[in-house]
Amino acid sequence: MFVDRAKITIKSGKGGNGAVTFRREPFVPEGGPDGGDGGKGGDVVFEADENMRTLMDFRYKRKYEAESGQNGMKKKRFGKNGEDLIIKVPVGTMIIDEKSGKVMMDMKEHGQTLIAAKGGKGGKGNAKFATPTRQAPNFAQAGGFAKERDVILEMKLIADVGLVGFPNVGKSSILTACTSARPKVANYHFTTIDPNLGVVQYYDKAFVMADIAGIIEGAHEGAGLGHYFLKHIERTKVLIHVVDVSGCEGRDPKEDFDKINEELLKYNEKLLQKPQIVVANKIDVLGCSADPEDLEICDEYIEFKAYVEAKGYKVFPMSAPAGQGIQEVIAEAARLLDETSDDDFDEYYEYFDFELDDADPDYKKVFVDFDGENYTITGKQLEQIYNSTNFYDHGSRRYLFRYIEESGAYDALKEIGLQEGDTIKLFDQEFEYYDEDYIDEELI
Ligand SMILES: Nc1nc2c(ncn2[C@@H]2O[C@H](COP(=O)(O)OP(=O)(O)OP(=O)(O)O)[C@@H](O)[C@H]2O)c(=O)[nH]1
Ligand SMILES: [Mg+2]
Repeated sequence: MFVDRAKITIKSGKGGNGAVTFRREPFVPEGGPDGGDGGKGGDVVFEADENMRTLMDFRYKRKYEAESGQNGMKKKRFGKNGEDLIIKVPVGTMIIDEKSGKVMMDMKEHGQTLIAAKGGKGGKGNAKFATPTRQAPNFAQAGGFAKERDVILEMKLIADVGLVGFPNVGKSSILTACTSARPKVANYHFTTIDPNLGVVQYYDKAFVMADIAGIIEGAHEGAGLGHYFLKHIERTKVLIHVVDVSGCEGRDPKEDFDKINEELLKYNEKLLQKPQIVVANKIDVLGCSADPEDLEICDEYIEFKAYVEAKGYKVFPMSAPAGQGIQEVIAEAARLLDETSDDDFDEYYEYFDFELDDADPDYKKVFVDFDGENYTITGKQLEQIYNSTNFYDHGSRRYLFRYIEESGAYDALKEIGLQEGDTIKLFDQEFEYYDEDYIDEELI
């Protein structure tokens, strides 16, 4: 099965906390602070790997977490950095931030990497907070937050040449005739659902041909899973548009041709700008072979050819199971590939702005709430300070409560009904609010 889309959750490692320790030496009753820094949390890194072909693995494992940094230790020893988590993805995978829908990176080359979630910084140990006036800091900095985000991995098939056309026109038969791939060929619609790839050898060159499911009217709007199928051909460089010229299913080949191109255009106009080879398949059903002499008297073929050529395309007659007309199409595809540079059809996406995202606009904001029972105060920076607070240390505690006071949180809470003696929840602790000097003693 070909899996081409997966949603996973990634989480970087949290930074290790700085340590609060003091030197202990013989004959030195009060040693100085010697708490080391915490280690940095591991990053989550994507790496493109040409040996991977599908996103299958991501179906079974959906959560990916890097290691956290170790806490700092005494004697100024640093905590170990958390190990980065490297997630390998196939070349051609697009990494999309789920929330914004924006592209974080298009993994085009083997070895390319992307840090998709940065690990939290290590917190500083108390040794770093010693100053001439504060010789024994009893607190340290907590490690930085881990970053978690949902990410969509999307893989567009990378093939040089893509076969498109209505169902049952003979696309899989052509792939079979050109390559050693053996897709299922059968006389009903939608025999092919998942794309098949094959390698076409042409003298000293080789290129990849993809056979995708048949396209029907309305495909650009999703009819018959059209979106899913059309996505696969966005990255091909050359299209082979297969038409059943015999009209053996009761449709007019000229109309078929127009309808498919209409769907391509509506899905993404760039698809129609790709070089397109038109194959008039099933000529044997019209009672002729691919010999020019034969074709000269084949009215249906002549009519179709004239119609398509008038629109600026070259037409190639074919009878796929008989192998007739195959070599000519391969030669034309090889020639067009030579002429097409890689960048000709580079797509344009809206890219994700890492800097903007990392600079969380709400980082410094403090939020208050009353849920009918409890008053709460939350905030990212506040949480960071809270985590760094040593509640047994007067100075450390005061620093936290001053931050809350200055943030205007109490005023905001009073506006929604806070009164003296009420309980305020602050992360995993609660304290009673008093207007004056509540901060030191009322903490529960
Ligand atoms: N007579 C004749 N039959 C053909 C030719 N090419 C394909 N067929 C037959 O047409 C039927 C459909 O062929 P496929 O190759 O499966 O067609 P497809 O376009 O891949 O079909 P889907 O995957 O269903 O979209 C099969 O029964 C083939 O044997 C041809 O040139 N001449
Ligand atoms: Mg098929």
